Amino acid sequence: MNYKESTVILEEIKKAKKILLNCHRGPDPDAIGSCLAMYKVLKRMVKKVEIICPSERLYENVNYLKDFTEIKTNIVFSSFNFSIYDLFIVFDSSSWEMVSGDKKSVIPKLPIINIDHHETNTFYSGVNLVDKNASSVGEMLLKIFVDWEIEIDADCAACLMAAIVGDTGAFRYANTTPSTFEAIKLLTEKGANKDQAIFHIFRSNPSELVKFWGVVLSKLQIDKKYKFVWSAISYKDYEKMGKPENAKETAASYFTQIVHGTDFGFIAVEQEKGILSISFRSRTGFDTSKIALELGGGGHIWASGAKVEGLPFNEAVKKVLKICRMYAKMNR
Ligand SMILES: [Mn+2]
Repeated sequence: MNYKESTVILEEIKKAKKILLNCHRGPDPDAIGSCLAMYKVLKRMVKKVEIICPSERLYENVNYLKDFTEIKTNIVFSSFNFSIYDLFIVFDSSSWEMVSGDKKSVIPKLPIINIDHHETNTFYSGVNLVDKNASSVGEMLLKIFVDWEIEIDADCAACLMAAIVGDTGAFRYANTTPSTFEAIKLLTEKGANKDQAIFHIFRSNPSELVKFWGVVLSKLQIDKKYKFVWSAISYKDYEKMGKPENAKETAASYFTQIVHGTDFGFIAVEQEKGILSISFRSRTGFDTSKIALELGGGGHIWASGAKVEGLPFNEAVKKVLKICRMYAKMNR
């Protein structure tokens, strides 16, 4: 057995007729790949399954995955009728806010299974399977499916491959372990293609996004004293650039971990007026999740995120810089 919880999860699923799956807000390949993989498995168990996502937009780069169009977007959790479902399975979400995309949303009263790998998971549901050492929920699901001794077809394998490729930055990040490579081996044997996932996730950027990175780079600043690099984009500039999707996350992944003499970095984008979203990345193993947590967000050592709401752009950036410097100082 890979996980002792695998049996409990399977029992909960067997008891349920109608199952709801979640694709977290601001969906990434791990969120989408994981829920679609589970969708296929549950469908084969002849369950009624639906997938919901609070965000308006999905991550279109992975629209080659089977049943991508089954994900219902723009779901308002506060008015959604959960009572007609027997079970809710949520993936890749450190908190209920990440599940629902709504800080005020209350956790509905139905059995919930939380499958996640975030360092900062708050164990918000009845059954919590949190593996902080897993690269991705995709890697965890493969282990669960192996525990269940079920058949993994090529479509399902492709979903898990996308999840792992996305969360490991195509096997570059420190979260890529021997267990990750074992998962890749098994998924490849089941018919998944890592090159297909890498092509769609990392080599299919819209030109507007690449131009946006140029603006981010032109505003890049280095704090030599506290050893971090950062760039902040105001709503005005973001709007001018056509609000490209995944702008902040991709810029953070590409540019905040490559500057000599720094420990970490962040990209902040005012994605809505008065809401500054920040993505942190570590270059040396400096724990960025502590900064994110301090700002009300969460994540992992190497990648984390947070939002600062209700402050003018400059004030919000100042707040982030202050907390970065405080943690950088403590780290010395
Ligand atoms: Mn993940």
